[in-house]
Amino acid sequence: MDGESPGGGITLEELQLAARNHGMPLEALRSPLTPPGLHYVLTHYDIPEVDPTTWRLRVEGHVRRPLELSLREVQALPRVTLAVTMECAGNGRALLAPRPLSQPWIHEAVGTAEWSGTPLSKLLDRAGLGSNAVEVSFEGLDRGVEAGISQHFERSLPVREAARPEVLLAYEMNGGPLPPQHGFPLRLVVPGWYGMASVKWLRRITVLAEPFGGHQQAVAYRLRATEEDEGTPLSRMSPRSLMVPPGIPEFPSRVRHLRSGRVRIDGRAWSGWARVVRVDVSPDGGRSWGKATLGHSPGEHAWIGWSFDWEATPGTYELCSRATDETGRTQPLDPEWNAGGYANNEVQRLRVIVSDDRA
Ligand SMILES: Nc1nc2c(c(=O)[nH]1)N[C@H]1C(S)=C(S)[C@@H](COP(=O)(O)O)O[C@H]1N2
Ligand SMILES: [Mo]
Repeated sequence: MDGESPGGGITLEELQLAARNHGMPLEALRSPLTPPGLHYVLTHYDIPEVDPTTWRLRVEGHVRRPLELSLREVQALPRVTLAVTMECAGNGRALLAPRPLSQPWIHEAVGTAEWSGTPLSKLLDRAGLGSNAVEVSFEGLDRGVEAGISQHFERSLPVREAARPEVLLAYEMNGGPLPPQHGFPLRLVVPGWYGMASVKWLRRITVLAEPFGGHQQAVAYRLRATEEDEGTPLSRMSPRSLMVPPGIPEFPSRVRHLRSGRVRIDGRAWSGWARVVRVDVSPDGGRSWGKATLGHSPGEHAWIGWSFDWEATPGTYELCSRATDETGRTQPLDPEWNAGGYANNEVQRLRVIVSDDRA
């Protein structure tokens, strides 16, 4: 197989990225909050080494009062805890053909955690935005070379998004300090947006009078029809539903084996644009659909659980599920290709064999 077919011709460089940046095993979809250690991880460069006693956060640029805060000072600010579903914009990339060369996610670049921290807007109020402020940029401690440019990972938000009350500067994940790979000692969490907006290992927040033109904003994380196309920036997560893979997996193909009879299929669905109002399930690759029952959500910015009862008779099936949100956005049955391999929210297809001798 080559790069022209999904998964074909995976390179050693892609494998190297995949070995560093792990996904969430899909069986973790059983829990409303992703168990510690199972949340996906995506890091462009190296995880930086940070001494929390000397670490400082600077807030500067077009502000009336530039700030410099220690971790204790950040932790002394008003505290909020939110359950947030975070997904990498590259989730689904490995299903595209030809495959854009980057982290080859299939479906598993997602997780839901409880993040505790202080609302960014409170800190911006304290610094006092200049009247000419249009964006706020967030710079991480991590550095690398990308597209030939030496850079710190840095992304911005328009002022009106940065001011939303749910945008947090988080110093805890699931009740403990941030793990090194998730941004210790402080990260941004932007509920509803793809993960790239949630800058880890923060060291500086800069209020800008013009749009930020750094690599991660102006070149990467844009939907582009071709490499030359300027494209449009990615922001909020498109709707997606994933199933808890039923039955038992075959090694190494991970095809599922199930017994016949009534099978309860469970899953979780999310959208960064609006509430998920509907999930449909198909046992036959998308030819026929039935409506799932929506269940519990751990929070307004997190996925919602769903379930569907299926009468399984011996045979081979392709299970699909599809989420639709309140704005009418839904998931396509086939991938929509773009040069960066972003936001491919085509429906998940799960191969299942129903028999009474192997399951
Ligand atoms: N400083 C920094 N922040 C970063 C990144 C990074 O490489 N460096 N990766 C971004 C991307 S692309 C994603 S999807 C999320 C992943 O967050 P997680 O590893 O905690 O799941 O972090 C974002 N924040
Ligand atoms: Mo990402």
